[in-house]
Amino acid sequence: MKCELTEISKTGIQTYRLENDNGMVAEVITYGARISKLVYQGIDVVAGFDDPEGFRGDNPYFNAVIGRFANRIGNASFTLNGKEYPLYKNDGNNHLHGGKEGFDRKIWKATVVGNCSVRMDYVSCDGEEGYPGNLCVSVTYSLDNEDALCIRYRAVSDKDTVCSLTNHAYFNLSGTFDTALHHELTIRADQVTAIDNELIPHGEIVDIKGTALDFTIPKLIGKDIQNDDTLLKLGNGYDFNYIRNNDTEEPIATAFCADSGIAMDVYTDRPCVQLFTGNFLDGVRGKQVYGFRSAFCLETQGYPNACNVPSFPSCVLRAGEEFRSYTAYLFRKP
Ligand code: G6D
Repeated sequence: MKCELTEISKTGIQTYRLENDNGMVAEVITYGARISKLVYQGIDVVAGFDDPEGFRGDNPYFNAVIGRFANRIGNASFTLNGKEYPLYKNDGNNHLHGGKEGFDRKIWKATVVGNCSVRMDYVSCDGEEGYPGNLCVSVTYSLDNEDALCIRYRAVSDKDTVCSLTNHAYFNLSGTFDTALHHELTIRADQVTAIDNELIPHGEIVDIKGTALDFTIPKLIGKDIQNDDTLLKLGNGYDFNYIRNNDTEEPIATAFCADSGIAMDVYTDRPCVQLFTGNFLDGVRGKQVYGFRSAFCLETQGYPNACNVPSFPSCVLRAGEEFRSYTAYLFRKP
């Protein structure tokens, strides 16, 4: 097992390469604390760019750590302790994925912390993107000999604030990024948070068993994606927040590609996962060309818009308390 600095780009983006004893490789970069490569049995399963500088260009959050608040905040504002905090409107009337320049566009400080682990640190200053509190964030990537990439999040603020972090990895387990629709997917969730026409949840939770959104029984992502379903039309495909069923021992989701024989289990302590089927990919050129629905995302997260929906579990991080979360993507060949 090893973890080492392998590249510094022309603008100073560092690449750290993690390799386990099975030859599985993960590469992470200091720009957005992004995963730039994830190679399992010779197949790179994440989108991205060969040159780390490519991530600075136009791409929808490729494999980046997302924050201070992952997903949407309605009306680009929230009230905390009686004070309103206006945020940047980067998604119509709403705030998405941390705003104009979220954590995905920041330079993080890397530290090798183990024989196959690297920690990325960033300090989000009080008032950055409108959020209160100096928030110190650490994201540690580890690769183990079970062929799991584990991501551990830690954050602490000197003022009450809101915090919900995730990684926005774009996956395709086939070896190409032609389409994500041929992946068999399981999401162990009977419910999603309903959304309005701006994809904002307001508290309604809907049962999706037996509908096009139901993945409690494994099915191809493409099986029902074109169904005449109101939510699917709102999302232009799958773009929904799934609320995990109670059993936290099981993976919240599992993806499988018959072409490659690769399965990916997603374990997390988070209550939710956003399934996004790359509905806005439009041919961005990277390691491959990434077209419409050529990749899928499983972003583990707290409840979207939770800072405005009292019935949702809170996303408030009190001064001095620690935000802690983990997500692990485990790869295997069943
Ligand atoms: C769209 O609604 C989706 C988000 O879920 C996704 O993260 C983004 O595109 C890339 O806004």
